[in-house]
Amino acid sequence: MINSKYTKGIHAANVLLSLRLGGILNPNQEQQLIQQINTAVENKKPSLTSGQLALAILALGACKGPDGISINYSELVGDLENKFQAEIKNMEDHDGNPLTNYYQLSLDILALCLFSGNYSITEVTKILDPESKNYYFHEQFSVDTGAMAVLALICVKRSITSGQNKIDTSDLENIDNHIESLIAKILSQKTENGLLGNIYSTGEAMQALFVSSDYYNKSQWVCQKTRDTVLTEISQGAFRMPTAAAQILPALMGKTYLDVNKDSSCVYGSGNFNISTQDPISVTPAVSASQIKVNYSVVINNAKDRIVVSVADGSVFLDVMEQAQKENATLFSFTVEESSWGPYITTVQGIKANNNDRTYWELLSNGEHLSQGVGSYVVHAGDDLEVRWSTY
Ligand code: CBY
Repeated sequence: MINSKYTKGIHAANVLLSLRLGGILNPNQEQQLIQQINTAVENKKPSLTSGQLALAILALGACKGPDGISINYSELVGDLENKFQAEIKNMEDHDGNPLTNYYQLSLDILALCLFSGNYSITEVTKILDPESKNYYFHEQFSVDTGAMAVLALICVKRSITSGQNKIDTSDLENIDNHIESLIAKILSQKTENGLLGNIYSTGEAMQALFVSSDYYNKSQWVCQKTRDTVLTEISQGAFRMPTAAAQILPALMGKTYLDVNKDSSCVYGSGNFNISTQDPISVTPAVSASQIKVNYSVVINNAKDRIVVSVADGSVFLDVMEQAQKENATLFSFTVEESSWGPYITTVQGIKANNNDRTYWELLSNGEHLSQGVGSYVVHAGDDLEVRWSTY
């Protein structure tokens, strides 16, 4: 997580939050990550999304560092209040679609709740209604999103019951109902081997289940089974991406984002966390790999542009797109943006994804929706790869 090329700038927030909750950094490593995030926040504050800023606040304020330097939270929290209001305004103007998504709105609420920001409990309760379309992508409940909403709602509920916030019994009742319904939806996505949603949503779903045990029966979730499957997947390399690792670690250590507490002292480790699995194998073999052929198409409504490209064995989806672009720049041109999960496709043939109309470029292989991005999905000989202009 610390050395990866992906954990640069604001994308380091997830990593710092996770490693601080786990208490396994040494102060030196911690300082470097804090520095990166501070610089990113200072330089790009206007262009950060609400959820990126929320994550930065959670990470910087996860605990009190040794030097006692206090970060000026109130300014950051004020900025977050504005970004959160802009999300709500966008929902009013664009048919209920936020600027980003409900995963980020939930992060916003969580950070405002934990760092004494201003928000209206009634408004938050209305937004996080489990019936909102924003919990769904292609009519499929997003476990990641639901889990983050549960963490936010539990935080708001605790702030009401601890007397920090004025009590309105109807709000409290609505919050209870929302949590109960979201937990039921998360548990309905439990797979036979104990995952919640897919492997990448499981860590955050575990956090949601840890803090909401009043809302389900013990028999409905066997934590150990989920954990065992996750541990097996780790040893097979599923969590090589630093963000993936950052999002699973807290749950494995029995922690949740609700453990963020700017007044409690940080816990430190040697920084040499002992990893018992073998070193991850590099994805692209160094020595002259053999070439494989794959099919690649760009699909827009009913039109399909298809090409067969040859790439080195071990290549990822992005390599295929680059090769296709080289061979035919008109049909296969594309642009990417760096996200904390690696490259994210923003345009193909100049057509741009837009959150206001819920459009995006969907990745598929052999007709199946992929659960990895272009930078991590390793292609196989004969694969039918597709980027499809879709509405979520
Ligand atoms: N983070 C965010 O704002 C992202 C929230 C998230 C729910 C996220 C998954 C969960 C997480 N833990 O971070 C999310 N994805 C969203 C909201 C979206 C939508 C983004 C647009 C918007 N409204 O904000 C959208 C368009 C529906 C989407 N994800 C698309 C995709 C595809 C990207 C294709 C491309 N154009 O490059 C893709 C590859 C699915 C596909 N087959 O097309 C995809 N997402 C995937 C696979 C994932 C998972 C990544 C797993 C991995 N190993 O790479 C994911 C963890 C995540 C990131 N998406 Co979205 C979900 C999962 O599988 N469990 C906050 C910010 C501060 O960082």
